[in-house]
Amino acid sequence: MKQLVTLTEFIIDRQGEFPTASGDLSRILNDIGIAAKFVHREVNKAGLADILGLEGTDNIQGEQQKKLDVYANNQFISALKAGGQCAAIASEENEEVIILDNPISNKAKYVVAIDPLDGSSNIEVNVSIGTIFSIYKRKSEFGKPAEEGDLLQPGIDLVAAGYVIYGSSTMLVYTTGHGVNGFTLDPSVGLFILSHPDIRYPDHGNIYSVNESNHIYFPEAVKAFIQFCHEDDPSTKRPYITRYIGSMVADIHRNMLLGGIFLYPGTIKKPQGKLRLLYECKPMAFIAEQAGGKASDGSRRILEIHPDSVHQRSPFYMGPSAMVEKIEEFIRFF
Ligand code: P6P
Repeated sequence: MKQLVTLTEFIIDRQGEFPTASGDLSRILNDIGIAAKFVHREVNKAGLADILGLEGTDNIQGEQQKKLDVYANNQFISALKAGGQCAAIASEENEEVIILDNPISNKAKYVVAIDPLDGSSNIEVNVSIGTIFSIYKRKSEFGKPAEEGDLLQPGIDLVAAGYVIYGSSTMLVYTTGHGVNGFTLDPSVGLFILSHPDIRYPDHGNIYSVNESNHIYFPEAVKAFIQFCHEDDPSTKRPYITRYIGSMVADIHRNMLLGGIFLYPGTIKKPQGKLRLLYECKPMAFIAEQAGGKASDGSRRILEIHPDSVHQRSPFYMGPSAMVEKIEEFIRFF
């Protein structure tokens, strides 16, 4: 029987990849894993408990907040605060950066940007949803409260990033810059077990994922790329197939395993698109590059974009390098 490696064992084993590692990053990753287990439990009984429905409060996105959104946000904030390794949190659910101003957190090395429950509109129809997280080293003075600027760093400064997908099984997938590894939760013992070591994009894929109902609003280059996907692919002699769930973590996870590009373009109405640079695009871009793929806004490497504000949006293309380069080629041409 293959030796089972738990997330905690893996994190500690890999701590050596950081010469200056003191264990703080290991602890913060574990804190995220603990919160994910609580969210898993609630997501998996969402249909039963009266946790469905609306909490009645609006988040920054102006969307009506589902109770699970609130629950997930609170779980991750509580776990990061209790762990003492995080000095501030930027969350999709909070307009302002949460500064954890207390004597322990003020000495913490790291800050976290998180989308606690992405795809929440899918909660009530039992479609996979996810958490997206990313960890930076703070730039502000240790011992003092962290600052919003600690979160507004380019993705090349990411220390770690990952996601949790609450689907047919719950998986935590993350990178610290040394490849991408996936862990499946065994709910019977409450442990994340290494199930997908060293995840890599296939060299080329034939899946494209985009919300084609926005087609008339897409830039001409994107329309041309979609038309290209409809035509025979010279390398596989069959056209691309379209798969789109409308839940970013689920679409991206499938495409990373099977080979495909995920597109959320800007449109005439919303030139910056819908997805948030800080806590959706950049963590996923780190994952993409560590899995041998690419992530772009159509002309720039996502990880090199310096965010100006916490909730700013960006057009987003992520997938095998050859497919992302193809859409960038179309965008350059048009
Ligand atoms: P659309 C979910 O609301 C989300 O933020 C992502 O998870 C998903 O990829 C996207 O929006 C779907 O947006 O406009 O296609 O419904």
